[in-house]
Amino acid sequence: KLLCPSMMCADFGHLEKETRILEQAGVDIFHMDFMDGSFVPNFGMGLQDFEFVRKTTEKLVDVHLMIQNPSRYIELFANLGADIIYVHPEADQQIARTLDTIKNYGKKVGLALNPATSISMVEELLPLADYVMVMTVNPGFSGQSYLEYVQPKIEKLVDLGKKFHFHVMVDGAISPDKVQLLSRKGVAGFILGTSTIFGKEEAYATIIEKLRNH
Ligand code: S6P
Ligand code: MG
Repeated sequence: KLLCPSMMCADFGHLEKETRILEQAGVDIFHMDFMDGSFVPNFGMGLQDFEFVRKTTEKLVDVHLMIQNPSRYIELFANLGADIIYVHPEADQQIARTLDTIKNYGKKVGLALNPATSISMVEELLPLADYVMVMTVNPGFSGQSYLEYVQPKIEKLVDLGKKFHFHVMVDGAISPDKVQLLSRKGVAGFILGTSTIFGKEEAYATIIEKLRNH
């Protein structure tokens, strides 16, 4: 299981401390949400936040670009040290080229799919991806409800992932129960936000340990 805290949900006043505690708790990948107020109606993290997390941890750090025309910023995030770069096909008219660009910078290629984006719309892109992240909420905000209608798409992608060698990830309202259920169905990674890890009574380490053992 790849357990990935969504840093947008962390305590921003203590981002460095949060990163250290999460690293010690045994998370796998730090997830950083970037928004432009256009592709989604919100603003996510800033570049300084990214730099803070990047310099604090040796673990993998991903960026989830919920922005129009993400090709403009691949070089920037590659140079800042992102390990995985997720882009949305809905936001890019030349998505295949953008995925190639990510690969050419030596970074892992992430494809993030809105709830209403069908597999048939992105079929040709699947061989180019290292990670396919299915949004289980409409992107833009934490604390939303899980969209059950996305379930069949997740299961089909798990099958396709075996053929094309990509990991299936899920992002949006992922509760401990969903981690357990989806992991049994072959989902590789889970973005953890307010539904599982942030703002809880239990320590991060306790929550991560429970998720690992379920
Ligand atoms: C927002 C973003 C997500 C959220 C995450 C929060 O759309 O892409 O990564 O930060 O979904 O988790 P939760 O459990 O509050 O929905
Ligand atoms: Mg995200």
